[in-house]
Amino acid sequence: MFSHLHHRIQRALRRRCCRSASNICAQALQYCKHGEPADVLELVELAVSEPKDTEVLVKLLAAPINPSDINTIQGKYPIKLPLPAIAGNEAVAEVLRVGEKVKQLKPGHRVVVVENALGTWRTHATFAEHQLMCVSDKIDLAAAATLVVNPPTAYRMLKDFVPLAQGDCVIQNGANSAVGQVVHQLCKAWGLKSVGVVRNRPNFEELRTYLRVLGATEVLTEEQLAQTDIFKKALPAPRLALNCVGGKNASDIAKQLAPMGVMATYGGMSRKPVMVSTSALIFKNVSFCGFWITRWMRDHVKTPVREKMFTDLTKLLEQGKLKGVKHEMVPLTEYKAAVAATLDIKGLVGKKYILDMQC
Ligand code: COO
Ligand code: NAP
Repeated sequence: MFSHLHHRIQRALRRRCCRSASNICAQALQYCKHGEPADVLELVELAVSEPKDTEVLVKLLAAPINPSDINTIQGKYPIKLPLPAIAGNEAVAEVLRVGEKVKQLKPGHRVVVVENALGTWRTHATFAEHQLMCVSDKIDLAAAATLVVNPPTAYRMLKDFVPLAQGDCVIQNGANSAVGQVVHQLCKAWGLKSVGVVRNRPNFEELRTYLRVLGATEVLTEEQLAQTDIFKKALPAPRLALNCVGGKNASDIAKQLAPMGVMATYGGMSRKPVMVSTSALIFKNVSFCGFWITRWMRDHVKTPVREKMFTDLTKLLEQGKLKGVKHEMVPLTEYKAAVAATLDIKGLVGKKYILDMQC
């Protein structure tokens, strides 16, 4: 009874609040405590302030659901926002109105959110101009919505750990992930051999074909990897391994590395720790390190290297050499099943969910 009254008062306050600001009332996915997203997220209405000075009022169009978004809501991520917080980290949006000191952006521009943890799972927001980046209209909506996290992660990991030359080989697990799909395509565009490892599944051959069309040189199940001799016969031993799974799978891809090779860990989808064989360390002098794009982006704000990365990625997208991730658009109001599936321990989801704020 009390909780019912509490909710009615909250709704009335929100409505009054909406009328007092920009006359736009945003719908937003908000959480007041950490927990499983399907349990703690609530669809609420929030006032949107009129843009002042360097602020920009945007209408969000689409925003992906990434594993790190789920970790953040669970409270299992290094970024802890003051509560209540709006979920979501990246998005594509359209500029509606700008403050008087805004220099570049104009109403109608299409933008992506480049600063972390601003809360993108909402229909409207006022952000600062420097938190947004103009994005080409030639890129489809889903590719634009997912431009800022996964493609830069793949790009940086291929560029920054090992100097790779044409014909060098890269191995990765979780090779059907959104990051993995970009890795295969960048490898193809840059003349690298890309070997992907995925978990076995009934439609493995279909998945293998899909990843090979993207650019994978070979796709193996975990079981096939244990027995393969392709690195003795057909391909050079990989100089770089990319690990987003952990556990035995990570040890198995590390075993394939060439002497002085590097394994970069960027995710832990199995929730199992990374184990390293002693001989890989002693006899092959293999190195193990980690990567977090959030730190890289923060450390490279307004740098030529960051600008070049987005120019390169945009060009590849416009040329069709990089395709948007396999995905399903989900109306914002129908978020529950999608947030639950994204980090379900069973995995085998096969697509990225993207919240569609236009319907
Ligand atoms: C997680 C994680 C990456 C954290 O991984 P850790 O290996 O550091 O996990 P912990 O040492 O904290 O785990 C302790 C414990 O919690 C362990 O169980 P026991 O063996 O029984 O002790 C884990 O299995 C369990 N655990 C860890 N995470 C979870 C969990 N139980 C339930 N739910 C969760 N989430 O490994 C993780 O969530 N991985 C999947 C998503 C992922 O890869 N996140 C990487 C985030 S980096 C990123 O995406 C950056 C984007 C810009 C959180
Ligand atoms: P995604 O598209 O949702 O793909 C998830 C991948 O994880 C799939 O390959 C899936 O394979 C696999 N997977 C799911 N559950 C699993 C389990 N229990 N055991 C083994 N594999 C499992 O994810 P994404 O957005 O590309 O992200 C991939 C990983 O990169 C995540 O760990 C994410 O947190 C991380 N990431 C890190 C950074 C960084 O900067 N460090 C940046 C971006 C992403 P199946 O089909 O076999 O389930």
